[in-house]
Amino acid sequence: MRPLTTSLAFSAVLLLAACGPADDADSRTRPHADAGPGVYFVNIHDGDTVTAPFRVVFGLTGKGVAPAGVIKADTGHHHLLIDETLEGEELDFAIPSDANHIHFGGGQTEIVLDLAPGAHTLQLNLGDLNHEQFDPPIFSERITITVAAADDPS
Ligand SMILES: [Cu+2]
Repeated sequence: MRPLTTSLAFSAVLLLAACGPADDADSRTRPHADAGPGVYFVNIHDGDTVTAPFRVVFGLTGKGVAPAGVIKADTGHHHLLIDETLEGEELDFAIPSDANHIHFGGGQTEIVLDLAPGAHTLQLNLGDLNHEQFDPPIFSERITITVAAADDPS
């Protein structure tokens, strides 16, 4: 039986392979390789209007994904900040875990969100095995999306 980390890494490779070549939407937001490691939104962009529930897919360049707690060089796991920021002294500590700071400590690379109608900000962060920041911290662009109000059936 493969160790869990190998299995997850293999799954990530399969997921990437299944996505095929980057489409225009992906290449619009993916950080340039020369910019160092980066996280980005694959399928959603600043200014988008979506209908809940909606899927958000996370990209990562320059490092690998590993579950929290696993010691493996140059890997980390995604965090999603919803209507929140991490700045100043907050960057010196482990990232909070609540409805606005979501951890993907299993190495997951997507989530289906069911947010209330209206404007929301989303930002990705890559944390290390202890949910702490890399040096320098790795953040995506902070995007603003609008969740459309559900159609009134009457
Ligand atoms: Cu974490």
